[in-house]
Amino acid sequence: MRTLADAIHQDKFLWGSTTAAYQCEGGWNADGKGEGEWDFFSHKSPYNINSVDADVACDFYHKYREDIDLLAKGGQNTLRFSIAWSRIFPNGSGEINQGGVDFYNNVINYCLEKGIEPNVTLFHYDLPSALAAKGGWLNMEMADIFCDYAKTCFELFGDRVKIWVTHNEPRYYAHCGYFVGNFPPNRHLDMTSYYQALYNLMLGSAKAVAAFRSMGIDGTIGVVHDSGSIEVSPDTINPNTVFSDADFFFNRMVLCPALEGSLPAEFDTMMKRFGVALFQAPNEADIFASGKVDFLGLNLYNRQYVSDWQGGQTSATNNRSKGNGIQKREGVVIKHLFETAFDDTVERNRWGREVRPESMYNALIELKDRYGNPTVMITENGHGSLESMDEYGEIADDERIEALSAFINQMIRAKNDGANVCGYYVWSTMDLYSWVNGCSKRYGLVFIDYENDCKRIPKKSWYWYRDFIASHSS
Ligand code: BGP
Repeated sequence: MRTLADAIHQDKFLWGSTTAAYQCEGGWNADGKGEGEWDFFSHKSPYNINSVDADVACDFYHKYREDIDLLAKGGQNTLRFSIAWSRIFPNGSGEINQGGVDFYNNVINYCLEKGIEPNVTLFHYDLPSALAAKGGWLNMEMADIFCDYAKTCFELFGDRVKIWVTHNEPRYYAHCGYFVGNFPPNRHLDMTSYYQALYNLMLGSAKAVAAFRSMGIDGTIGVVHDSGSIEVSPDTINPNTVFSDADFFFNRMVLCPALEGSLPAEFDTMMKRFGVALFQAPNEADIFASGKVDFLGLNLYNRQYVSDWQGGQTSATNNRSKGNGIQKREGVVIKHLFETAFDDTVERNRWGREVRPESMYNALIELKDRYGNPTVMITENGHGSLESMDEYGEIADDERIEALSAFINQMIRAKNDGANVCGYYVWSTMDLYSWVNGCSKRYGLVFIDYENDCKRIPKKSWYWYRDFIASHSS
């Protein structure tokens, strides 16, 4: 049987890339898969403003061998992917679907055959519809239901999978689902539900981590956070209060349970400041204490740049441009507390998001200094762009190469300054469906020709990454 020592050891830095089930697999109802909340959203919701679904996506379901072959040829030693819960349990719980189990066995086995370390996320945004219909993550039974699903996956795949993630970005998922309203279940500015869902997600994560340990699985387990390291604009009048309010909103409900095994010390005070009261599990202290992670996954795209509240109503804006919105703003206003600031000295991508590599360094050093230097993997870092093939059939994504190399350099700088980073994953392995944006916003190292049976064509960045890894591997 494989051991953790086969997967991670001192001489092996994890260099890879990431996908997520809904975004790449397709086969949305193949071989017994149940409906997921994103299938429901894409097919039926009026909030799906771009009217795009991922029924086929880039067809990883049928082409996974090709993708793993390219990964291996590209010198990468690991693939981060997620399991679609509704493939294993079409109804969220109960009877296991053998078709789904077979698919992930095939993917995992093929990874290992090619020398690729599977890094498996249990929940990357796509809840089975059957559970969403029962209130989703607002349902107080969800932590246990998730834990049962996690245990099933550990039993099925834990002999071979050594790196596990409970949730991908629980905070961002709750934020988009209950506060911004652009992700299912599309609730807008519902602060109580935002925090309740996040609380239940973290409770479920802690339970799954404890179960993993009690099952004696030889592996490592973490949770992935959307890095929202806070930076306060220099003209802020109350920088300390703004910092702590924003840090609570964006980070602490994930980082404290995951890394310290408890809710933030300021939890009660902050619930009052945000004006919410949550249902809590009576034995939460024990649950969180036994659910500390082995590592933190950090999806590093940008920081949260904030300042004083300027007087407006609570609001959340997301950039709905189709790649022509460099100057369009997105962010939040939290009445009486703080709001997103705009730094016009920073470079931005076509969706108005900062491209600011030093955010990587700052986030890693902050984690080291404030949270006891935890083991960290950069589980996503990437650059979204509009791209097409040139007349020579090539995709010259120099812009991506420039961004990735600058971010990686900042990661290496933080590592040299003592941050405990053990891996780096590009988002994404190949082009795939971008939540709400459809398929025109591309992140891949490999181009997908959607018009031509999802043909795979390595981009210039794929070659660059291959050569970079070769020159940085011991
Ligand atoms: C992260 C998600 C990924 C991916 C990425 C890019 O937050 O974990 O699933 O989608 O963001 O985001 P987007 O596709 O919205 O540009």
